[in-house]
Amino acid sequence: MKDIGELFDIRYPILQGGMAWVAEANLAAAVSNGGGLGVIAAGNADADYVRAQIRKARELTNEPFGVNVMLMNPAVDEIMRVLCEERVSVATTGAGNPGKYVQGLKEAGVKVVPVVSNVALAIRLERTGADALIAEGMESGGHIGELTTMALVPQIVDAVDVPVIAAGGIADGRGVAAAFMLGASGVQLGTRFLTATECTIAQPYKDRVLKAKDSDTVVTGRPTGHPVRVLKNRFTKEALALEKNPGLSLEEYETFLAGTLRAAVVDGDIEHGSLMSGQIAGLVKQEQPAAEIIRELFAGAAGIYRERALDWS
Ligand code: TUI
Repeated sequence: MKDIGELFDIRYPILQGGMAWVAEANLAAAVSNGGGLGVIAAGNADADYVRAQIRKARELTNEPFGVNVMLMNPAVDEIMRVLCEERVSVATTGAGNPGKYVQGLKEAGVKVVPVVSNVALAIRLERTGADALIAEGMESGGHIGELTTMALVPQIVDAVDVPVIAAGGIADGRGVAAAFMLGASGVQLGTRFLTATECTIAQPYKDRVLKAKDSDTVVTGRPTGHPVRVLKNRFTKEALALEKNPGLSLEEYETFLAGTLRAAVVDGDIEHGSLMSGQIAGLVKQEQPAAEIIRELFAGAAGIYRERALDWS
């Protein structure tokens, strides 16, 4: 099998999701020090912020790490330049097609790993030169596609030759083992790292994830064309009510959404904030250091491989 550990020069084949506002240098360095690939999220920030975070992460770890570029960010050209100048190990991308940036990044020695949510884009980006792909199912938190991880991962694995990293709905060793059974060469987790000790989000947000049940997430933002999975609260009740209003203008709705992620992450406003989280939050029960999370995930997966010798012959 294609080896993600070798590709990224990391011990365990795991990436931390590039969660906007959440995934800053502190969390990324902790994941990289734990043997995974930590990822700094550019989110909607400017290029100076991204450069400062890269330099901060370099002070906190000697291990490789990545930067996630959210392609709807208006500063995306400048951020891509920073990634090349700083010779970051890996660029992951989300919320769009990174095609026009792939060659430039690769020439600068940056490995390019786009998130894809369908087979057509996976095939296009492999041809463009992507080093690996993240197949992200709609169980994920934040901006999502249409397909589930279970359906998406094997179809992308069959369609491309580059390694495929599974994301969406994975939070323990069972999920990791399942992803590999579907043909993935690695996993990316976001929600589980939201409650890492080193994750600097406001405590009420962490506590809400730790208390979440299976059916506590909903999808908001459909009228904008960018559906976003979040934990239910007063904000989602109001958002979904607005979405049903036929008189709603897109501008009005976008004004309503503006700043709600920051409110959750920075201010800990769990009523009016957008608490992005995957469906698997119900499985996340304790705050733990990132390195411990990673060890537990792979010890769990390895145990399943040893114990479950299924025989239907
Ligand atoms: O990007 C994510 N998750 C995100 S981004 C984000 S910030 C945001 N906030 C509010 C509204 C929208 C975004 C929060 N969470 N995950 C990766 C991902 N990428 N999921 C889906 C996609 C995607 C969507 C369309 C990838 C490619 C794509 O291509 C469209 C095209 O141009 O072909």
